[in-house]
Amino acid sequence: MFYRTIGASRLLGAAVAATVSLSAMASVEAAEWRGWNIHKPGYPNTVAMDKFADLVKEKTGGRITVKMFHSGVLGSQPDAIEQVRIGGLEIGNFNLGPIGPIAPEANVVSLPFIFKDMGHMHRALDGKAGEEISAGMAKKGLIALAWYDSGARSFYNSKKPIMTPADVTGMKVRVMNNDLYSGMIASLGGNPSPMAFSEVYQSLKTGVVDGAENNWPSYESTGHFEVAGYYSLSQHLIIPECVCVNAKVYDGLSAADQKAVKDAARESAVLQRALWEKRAKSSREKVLASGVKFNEIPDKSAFQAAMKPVYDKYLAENPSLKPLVELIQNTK
Ligand code: BDP
Repeated sequence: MFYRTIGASRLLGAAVAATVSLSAMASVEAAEWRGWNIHKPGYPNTVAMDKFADLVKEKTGGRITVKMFHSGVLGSQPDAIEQVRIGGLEIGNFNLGPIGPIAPEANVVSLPFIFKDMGHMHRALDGKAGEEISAGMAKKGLIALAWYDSGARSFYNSKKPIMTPADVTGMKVRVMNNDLYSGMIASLGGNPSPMAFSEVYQSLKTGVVDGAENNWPSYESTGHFEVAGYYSLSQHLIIPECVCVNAKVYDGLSAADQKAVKDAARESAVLQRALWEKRAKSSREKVLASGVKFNEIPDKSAFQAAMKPVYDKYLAENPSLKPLVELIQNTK
């Protein structure tokens, strides 16, 4: 009896030890990343980030899995960027707008009207400017694995069509957290109001702000069009987005797994860009059908001229980035 008990507990001990060492091995071998995304189900970025997660699992043979948290449930974008930098989260789909205050090279894309159109932005990002921007972000702990599209941002508000800078005078306009955007609104004579994305709908509805600015898909998916029914095609910002991973996590991967996650991100970006194009059209059609009053701004030169102080301030604070600004401006 006595011996049998000893024997049984020894056996049990051995089994426990084996289980512990197996799971210890498993946790060394398989990593679960937590991924942040601000958008709702069905949005191009959401679909593409889910695809990214599937591809990572497939290409790493399950050594890395990505658990995506959509709809901004893990917090605001500036907080999530900080979390990915310090390793509280591993990965996210971020707009370069709120990355700008952290990485001055990345802030170049937030200079209003720096890109003429989406094609210009793609060519710049795919070339030397993109490399410099990535390098600046890497220095701050963020590795950009791939670039997503985010269209062009235009002004919308609950009061009136915007045709000239004078129409913005006195308007309270929500912006993302970035001094360049506050400077942009102030230079047009408006009152900038930096605010989290999740708070904009209520603020428009209750009149805390008169307007905001965004692309067609976000204007539509958030319901902002229901409470701010004038959309004026200023297209003042064309801001790319990244799939960004924590630098230490990325650096700790084998070369094969680095390639796998990079390939996964790039494949997801191909999907995102295709879905983006379709969604930009369908969102526009949807809001116009619902009665949104839309106007083009045939002559944007007064808006562009008003941005001089924004460029001057950026270059005064970052004199070494003048060549990067010029590189983008001169990209054909
Ligand atoms: C959307 C971006 C998202 C931003 C949002 C905003 O995709 O990352 O958080 O605009 O205005 O277009 O905050």
